[in-house]
Amino acid sequence: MSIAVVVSRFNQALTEKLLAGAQEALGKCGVDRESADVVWVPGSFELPPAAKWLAESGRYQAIVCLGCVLRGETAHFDYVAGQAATGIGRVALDTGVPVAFGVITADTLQQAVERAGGSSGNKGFDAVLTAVRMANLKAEIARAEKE
Ligand code: INI
Repeated sequence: MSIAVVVSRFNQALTEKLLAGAQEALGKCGVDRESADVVWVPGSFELPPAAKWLAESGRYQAIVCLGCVLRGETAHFDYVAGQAATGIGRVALDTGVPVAFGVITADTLQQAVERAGGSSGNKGFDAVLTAVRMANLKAEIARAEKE
């Protein structure tokens, strides 16, 4: 299975941990490093277009998007987190390629740390499992249609 992982540079100290979790999960799912391409984007707002280009390339069975959006003093959080979630969902529906939402949206840095390999698990790891399960489901449905 060929998978692309799109990672946001914003809050990189945390998104690197999400990427490490994603790579661990890829190994557990039997996807070797050569079959998993990693691309970086400036922020979570840029995850959907990059995911769309990768999905449209036809080279990947699934895309995993990783990012971390922290609530600040302004409404910026809502715009960035909202656009990332809506855009990623749209790419999956428009292209038919499974796209997993491995984006932490948290009120505090502490909460984000917990979700990036801390006490609440690793959202990057979880996102890979979701992407692989959805890709397998898609293949299963396509096979059943042929029978
Ligand atoms: N991008 C994030 O990934 N996380 C954030 O917390 C964040 N905040 O808080 O601003 C953020 N902003 C940058 C945004 O994703 C875009 O890169 C930028 O607006 C340029 O389009």
